[in-house]
Amino acid sequence: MQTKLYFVCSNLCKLMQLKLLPALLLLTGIATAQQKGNTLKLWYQQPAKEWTEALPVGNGRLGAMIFGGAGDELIQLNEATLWSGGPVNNQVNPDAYKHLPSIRAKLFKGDYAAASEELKEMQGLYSQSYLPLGDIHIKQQLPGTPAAYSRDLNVADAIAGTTFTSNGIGYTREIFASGKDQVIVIRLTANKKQQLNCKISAGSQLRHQQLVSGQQEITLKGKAPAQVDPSYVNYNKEPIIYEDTKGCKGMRFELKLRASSSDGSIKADTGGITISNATQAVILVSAATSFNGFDKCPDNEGKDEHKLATAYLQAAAQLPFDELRRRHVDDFHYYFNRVSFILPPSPGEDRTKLPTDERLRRYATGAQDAELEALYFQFGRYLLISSSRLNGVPANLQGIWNKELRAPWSSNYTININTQMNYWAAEAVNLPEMHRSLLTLIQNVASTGRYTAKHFYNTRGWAANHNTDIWALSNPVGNLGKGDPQWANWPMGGNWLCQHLWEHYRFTGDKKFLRDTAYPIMKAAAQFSLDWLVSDGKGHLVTAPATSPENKFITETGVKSSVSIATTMDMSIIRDLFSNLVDADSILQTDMAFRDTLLQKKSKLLPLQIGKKGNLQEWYKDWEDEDPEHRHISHLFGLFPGREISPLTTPAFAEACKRTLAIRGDGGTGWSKAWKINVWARLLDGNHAYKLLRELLKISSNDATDYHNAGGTYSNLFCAHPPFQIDGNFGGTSGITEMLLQSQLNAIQLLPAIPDAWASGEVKGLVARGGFVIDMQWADGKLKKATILAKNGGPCRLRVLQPLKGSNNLALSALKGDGTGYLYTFNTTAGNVYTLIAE
Ligand code: FUC
Repeated sequence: MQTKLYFVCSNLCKLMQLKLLPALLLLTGIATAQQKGNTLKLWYQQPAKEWTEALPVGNGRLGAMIFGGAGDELIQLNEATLWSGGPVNNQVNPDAYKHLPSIRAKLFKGDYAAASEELKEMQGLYSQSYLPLGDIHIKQQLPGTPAAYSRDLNVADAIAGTTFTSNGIGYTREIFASGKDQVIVIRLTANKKQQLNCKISAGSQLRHQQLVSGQQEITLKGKAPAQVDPSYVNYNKEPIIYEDTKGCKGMRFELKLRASSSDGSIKADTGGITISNATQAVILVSAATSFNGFDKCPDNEGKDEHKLATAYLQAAAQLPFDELRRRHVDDFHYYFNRVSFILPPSPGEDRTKLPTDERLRRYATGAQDAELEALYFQFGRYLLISSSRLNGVPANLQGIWNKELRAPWSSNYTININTQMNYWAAEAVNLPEMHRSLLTLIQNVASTGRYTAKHFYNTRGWAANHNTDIWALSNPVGNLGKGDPQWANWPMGGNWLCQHLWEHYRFTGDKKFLRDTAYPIMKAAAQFSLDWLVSDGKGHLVTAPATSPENKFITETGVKSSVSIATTMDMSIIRDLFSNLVDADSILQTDMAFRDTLLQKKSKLLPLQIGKKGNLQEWYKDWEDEDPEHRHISHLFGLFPGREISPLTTPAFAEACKRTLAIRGDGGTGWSKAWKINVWARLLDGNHAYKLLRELLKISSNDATDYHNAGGTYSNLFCAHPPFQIDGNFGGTSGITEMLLQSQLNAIQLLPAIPDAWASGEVKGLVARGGFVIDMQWADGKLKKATILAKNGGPCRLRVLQPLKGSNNLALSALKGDGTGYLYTFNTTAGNVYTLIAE
């Protein structure tokens, strides 16, 4: 029997104006409560031995990794603005562009190796590094061996807990990073009077001094290096330099710990804080740096870190623990509760009764665990809220959690995939505020990027390459000629970032943002692109030099190189930018002449090509790949995150993408697998997307190093590149979202790629472009009910697999039923809720 759906327009919300939206969002999120309890918990029966077993908390600025040792608790701390270095040197290689004519001549002669060699002359300095703040140890004297041990992270409340007994006494610890009060709060309890005895100490790998700053308080005053080389740069005698004698001296920081207790005694000395004979105690952790924006020297133009850290601590110390906890939970729920995702428990035993590491081990052997998949989705949202709350300081390669002075890839912002992946899901999972941290960094990069465009490419506008950092670096990295152009020289980073500005508008409909912020930055990126494009002599506009991150081709004559002309990714990104600007101007209607230029140039861009293997061609010519299973799938940009390719609009190119994916295979790093979930969802193949999700969730050992095919998930659910990189977590959440809802093609696709494994389920609060907030229930793989809140009103176009029936006052017009689903349009009023129900 064919399922029929019909619409009901609810009057309840007729009066609701946009200002009531937060309240409604909270209402929509009530379902999250059903998900609480154990389903949104990570838990373990033993303390973490390794960092990738520890549990993360964060308030977007302060981060902590909690190991949970009973007698020796280790809490590794971060502060999101604590980076090496200072504002970028905008004069690092002002004559770089002079090499362009000669590089281009070599490229058009087909001498790719020589072009690549000369391209090294067009490099600047490396990015700076994100740094660890410090470690806290809590050495607790226990009356006996610990037993009945358990530790957990409640993702729905953003609270980590540890419980155990010792000699019959029950001990607990609760830890959270409060967004409201800007401190990390640790509460220790004993269930027998005055049985809590511990010593708390703090240290840092960075240069610091320790002071006793009160009877119950210690302070660490520290200084970040002025320069830290990336971990893969090993030719300098001093990879870490604290004092830059010529330039900016680098950042200062302060860390403060304060303990209190109702009944115990507390004493601070140079060794730390000692708590004796307490029943419960609270430790407040406050920290601040002198970071004062990307363009201010954090030394002589820096903020007063002492004042900041002290003010946070003193204000929090006025509040009782329960009040701090309540304020934290309210603040977190405001964001988190907007979305719920429920997949019915897989048959068999209650998986939530199993520790998370055990669940992952079973999952890797093929066990079903739908609730683990739903938890993974929400864990991504948890991490986003916990790491993305500062303007200009989005989640870096490790979010805000990093233990190393020279972290992998400097724990920087890698903008040839990784940073963008961090924010793919932000709008759709109803966290646009978190996206802002990236959108504001883009504004900073657009500022330094003007020098990069001028000095490196001799163009107008702005450009950025494959790396940036808190200082908004935009030049090609490589220490003036020592980097490999395969990754260093890729001036498309800025163009790609512009997609995020446009998408923020598409999801929110914020015209002021589009006009005042997004459009000018996008236009300047397009000006760079217009000047950067050259004619290939055969009627097309191309980029030259061009790379395809971070792959290499082999020419007909066997030459291996990464540098050539007009890679598919370059052309796709530029087409995307031009299309987005044309669409933006059709809304703003302020820049007709520029729109015409873009349309005219766009028609000349080298188009997509299909190779002899039936694949979407990655290179200008149909060359072989050096590594056919390369982790990057850059040339599929038009399919995702772009909107140029789709089985619905360009079936031949969509087929070519499938062929490319078949050749690339299902392996790769964690983020590579996450990326592939998204593209398979865009290909409307839910089962293949699901296969990649299972790949991504494969448990990885803490010491895995083979990053070509070992991508997966550590036991704390952090993504394993390996090593730890957070992009796969966010990319995984985005992939799951794309399986449930898509809206890139000017229509909302409900359940476009539901796998057989998710025959039934319910999701609430996802957002579609146009500002539609969507709840859906499905069973037997078919939509049962969908509720659509139109935040902005206006036309709603829906694509569903089943036919719909209009009802009441809704004039539903079915545009087609073409075997790929049914397309309907109807008008909505801002604030109204529309319901579709299967008959
Ligand atoms: C790109 C990737 C690497 C890694 C690094 C941070 O260079 O190719 O795999 O994720 O970024």
